[in-house]
Amino acid sequence: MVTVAVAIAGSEATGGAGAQTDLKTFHKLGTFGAVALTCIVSFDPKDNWNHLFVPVDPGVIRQQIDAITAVHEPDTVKLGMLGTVATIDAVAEKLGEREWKNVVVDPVLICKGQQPGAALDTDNALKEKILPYATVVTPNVFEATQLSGIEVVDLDSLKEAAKLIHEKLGVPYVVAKGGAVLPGGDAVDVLYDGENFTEYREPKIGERYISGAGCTLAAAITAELAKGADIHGAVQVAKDTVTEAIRNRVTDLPTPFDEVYQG
Ligand code: PXL
Repeated sequence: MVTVAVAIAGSEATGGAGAQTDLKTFHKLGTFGAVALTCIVSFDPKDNWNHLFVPVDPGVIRQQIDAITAVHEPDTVKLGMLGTVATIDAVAEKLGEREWKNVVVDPVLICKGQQPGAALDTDNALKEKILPYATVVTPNVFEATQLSGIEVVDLDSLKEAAKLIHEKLGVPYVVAKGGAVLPGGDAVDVLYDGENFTEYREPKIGERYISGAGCTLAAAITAELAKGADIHGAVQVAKDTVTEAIRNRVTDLPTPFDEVYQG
C-alpha cells in the first residue's frame, strides 16, 4: 500500500522551496505527497527578489485539509510556512480534530515582504497554538534563537537551545539546524530527543545561500516517519537527502541564492 505524506505549506512559485520542494522530496523518498496550500509566495524580480505574499483564505485551507484527510486518512503531516494568525488558527483547529502520529513543524517565521508588525503575533500564535501538536520541530539558527530565548552562536548554544525548546515548549524531538550558518567547516544539525543529543554533520558545500534546504530536511523527516522509521533513522536519511539536494543545486540563477534540487 502506498504511504501518504501530507504538507500544509506555502507555494514558492519558482520551485526551490515550500510546497513544491516538499512534494519533490516526498516523491524522492517513495511516498505519495498531498498538499494543502496556506499561501502563495512570489519572489519579486523588480524588488530585489523580495517575497510577495498572499495568504489563502482560511476557509479554503480547511477545505483542502478536509479533502486530504477524507481521501487518504494520513497519520503524518509536515507544517511549513503558515504566515498569518488566521492561517495558524485554521490549521490548529484542523490538527485538533483528529489523531496524527507524526506532526513535523518547520517553524518558518515571517518571510521578507510581509508586514514586519505581523511577525510577533505570528511567532506567538505558532508557539501557543501549533507547537503543542508538534512531535518534531526543525528550527534553524534564527528560529532556535527566537523559540528558546537564547542567542545561538555555536554548536554548544545550538544544543542548549534545542534542550530549552524541548523543555519549555514541550516538543518531544527538536532538530536544531546549524546548517551552513555556524562557524566551522561542517554543516551540523542536532537532534535532541529529551535525553540525548545526536549530531549530523557533513562538510559545507559552496559559498552561496541555498533556498529550500530547510524545507527538504523537514519534508524528508516527514516522509521517513510516514514510512515507519524511528526519529534517529529519519533524521539521518533527511540529512543525506538534503546534502544530495544541495550538491545537485540549481546554480547560475539571477537571484542571490541557489535552489535545492532533489532530482
Ligand atoms: O524556505 C522557507 C520557505 C517556506 N515556504 C515558502 C517559502 C519559503 C522561502 O522562500 O517561500 C512558501
